[in-house]
Amino acid sequence: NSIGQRLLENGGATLATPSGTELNNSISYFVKNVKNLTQECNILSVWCNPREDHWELAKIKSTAGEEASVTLSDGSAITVSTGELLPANTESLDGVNDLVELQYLNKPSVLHNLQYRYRNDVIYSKAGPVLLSINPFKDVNIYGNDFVKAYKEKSSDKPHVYGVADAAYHDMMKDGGNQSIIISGESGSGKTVTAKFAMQYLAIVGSQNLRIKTKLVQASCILEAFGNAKTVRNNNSSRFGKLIDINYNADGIISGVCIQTCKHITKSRVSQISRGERSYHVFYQIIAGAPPVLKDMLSLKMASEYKYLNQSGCLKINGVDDAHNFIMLVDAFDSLGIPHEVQENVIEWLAAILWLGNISFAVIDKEEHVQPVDDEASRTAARLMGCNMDDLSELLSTDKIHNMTIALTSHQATVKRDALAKFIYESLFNWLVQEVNASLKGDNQPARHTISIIDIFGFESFQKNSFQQLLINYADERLQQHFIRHLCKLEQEEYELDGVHWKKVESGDNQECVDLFEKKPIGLISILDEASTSSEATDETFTDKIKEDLSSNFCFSCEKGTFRVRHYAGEVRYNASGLLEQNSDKLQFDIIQFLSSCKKPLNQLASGVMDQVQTTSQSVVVKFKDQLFNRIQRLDNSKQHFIRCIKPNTKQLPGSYDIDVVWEQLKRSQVMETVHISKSRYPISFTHQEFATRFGCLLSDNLISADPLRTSVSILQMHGVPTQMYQVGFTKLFFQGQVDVLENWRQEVLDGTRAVENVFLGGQV
Ligand code: AD9
Ligand code: MG
Repeated sequence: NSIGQRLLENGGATLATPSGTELNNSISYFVKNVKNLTQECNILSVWCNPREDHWELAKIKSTAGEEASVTLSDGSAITVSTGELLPANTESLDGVNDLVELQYLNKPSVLHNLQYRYRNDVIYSKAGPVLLSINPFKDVNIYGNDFVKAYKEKSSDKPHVYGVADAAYHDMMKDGGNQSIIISGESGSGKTVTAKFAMQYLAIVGSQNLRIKTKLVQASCILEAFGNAKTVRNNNSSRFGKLIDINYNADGIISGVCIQTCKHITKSRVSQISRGERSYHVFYQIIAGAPPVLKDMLSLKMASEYKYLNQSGCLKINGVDDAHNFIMLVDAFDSLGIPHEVQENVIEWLAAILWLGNISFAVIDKEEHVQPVDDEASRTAARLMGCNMDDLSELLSTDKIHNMTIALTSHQATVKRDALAKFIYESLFNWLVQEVNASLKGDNQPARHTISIIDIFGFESFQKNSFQQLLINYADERLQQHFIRHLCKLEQEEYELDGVHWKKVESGDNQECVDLFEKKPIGLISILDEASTSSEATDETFTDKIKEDLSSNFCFSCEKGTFRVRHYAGEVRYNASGLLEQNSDKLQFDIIQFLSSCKKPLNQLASGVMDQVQTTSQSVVVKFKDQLFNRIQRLDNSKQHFIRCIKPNTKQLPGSYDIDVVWEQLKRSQVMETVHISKSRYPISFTHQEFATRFGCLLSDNLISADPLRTSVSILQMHGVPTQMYQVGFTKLFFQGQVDVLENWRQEVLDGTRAVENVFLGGQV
């Protein structure tokens, strides 16, 4: 009755119950309660679902028992079960900036709001503290100087990546603390593009000239040429994760930039690509764009002539001009100050890698031992590397173990050849990162503050998934755990511990899956590490071991030669074969020695890598995990700003908004729980002591007590702060708002423009 009464008073359009979850289910309850009020019900908007998962707006005409007759937007009337209806927001809430503003947070309402904006090229929205970014897959005219200016001057408060970057910059200047911008989302959702816009904004705001901005653009161009590739999910997929530290001096001016990469998984793509994918962009760029003289010198042929490139049946990307990108790459090298001879040397090594891939082997004895065939491929590779044929031949056809020389079979020699190619590529990439960082280093002054932007690889699931996907998806899982902890768990835990009256929002948890990877001694990582360093382990023994040890984990199951992991972002089936080999990063001293003796100066390029190779013997997965821990731990010591990128369809198409694809991402990533928490959170808090000290000046002396809690409560009561606006916890006071009014009065009292007595007279907050 009382709900019916409230509905009548509110014109049928609003139904306020305290929690979002209850709201979602409230419609059938509501319909039952307003049976007698059919006339008023006419104006109630609802979502109905006449065809599965095709939500339509409708108006309730009448209800009878468990059924309701509704009118659809085309005027037709249908009868549906009241249980299937969900409340719709009033039209005035169409396209609100922040999902928190929606009265009803059910699936169709949220999807409708985002779609309404997306249709108008508004790709950014807020979901409480998180910025959502829906990939437009086309140029949307919302970047550039005018937009930077609008956010810098705070004349726009619409959700935007510039707004997030601006908040990070201002929080840094105000509180003096380090900041981080954490960008997550599936592969192809727009993380790297978003990171670039954030960087662009921070470069403009934090420097007096545009040099640093141009340098950052050039740095991205080089790193993407060598670190990105076309996958089935994304034509420009980052195959390395990066953390960009922008360092500032005390005046908020950029003093330098440092890019750290997670680089251990990049190399396998050099020799192996799946169907429909490409190797790293740079190979296609040199082939399409190198000047004829250089091409002659390197004996460069068309991409289709190289086995490392032609194996996937994909050489071109629609809409991408590799030759033009080559010119951009050279420009970028020039502006980073890399001399032409060194650039040519880099290209020479890239060509050598391509020729290495074409080397074939011929059997030379009864034991099936092989030697490289003496042909154009092996001769050109040797020439480009600056070594003689005999040395190359010996390297590729033998292994040296404890001073013994072992002849190799065809398969082993191919593995060795690929290892050489991958080693060269990894060395080049690492050398490039060093060069890029040297050029971005700036004035060498110690940084006062830092804003870090994290852009790693996003969740991937293909028909065949191997070591790369395992590492990528593990990293994504780890970052998701970080996201949930910060946005759903920590805050609620604090309320609970401090005795705040709070209706807990249950959020999903991916701890079980993180444990599957990390638990010691029986997690996937430690088992894989142990097997890769043991001489007896094989793919089969590895599969047996994980089956035996991990099957009790809910997120894991194992079948013949494959295993499945239930990631938060979806289930993935991994191929177990080859994991051990890809995970072991054996010290290949003969490869290092061979390269040091080559007459082309890769030894100089690669010296850093060689030092690293010689000092560590951990397997790839352990190094990867340590790097990731290190990066995430650093985020914990900063104020964090979250951006969640969403892809609106799986075909990389503009203008297509697939509600299932969008909803899956919102649901799995727990964004909706974050919104529910934000709807009733207390964003501002002070300890009792902090509050009493800060606002004590608003009380006359005789009301100040030795007990900070008593003083605090007196302040709140004397000033009539509405009790629903705050809660008093055991150690802190939590506010939903109103603090700004107290702050104003405090300032006026401190400035002497208002007497304490007049504050009281000023009435209520
Ligand atoms: V991966 O995990 O590295 O495979 P990302 O980084 O999430 O992935 P990326 O930023 O590379 O995705 O975006 C994919 C493509 O979407 C880009 O190449 C652009 O063509 C497109 N995109 C993304 N964001 C925007 C945007 N704000 N405006 C226009 C965009 N196009
Ligand atoms: Mg990327």
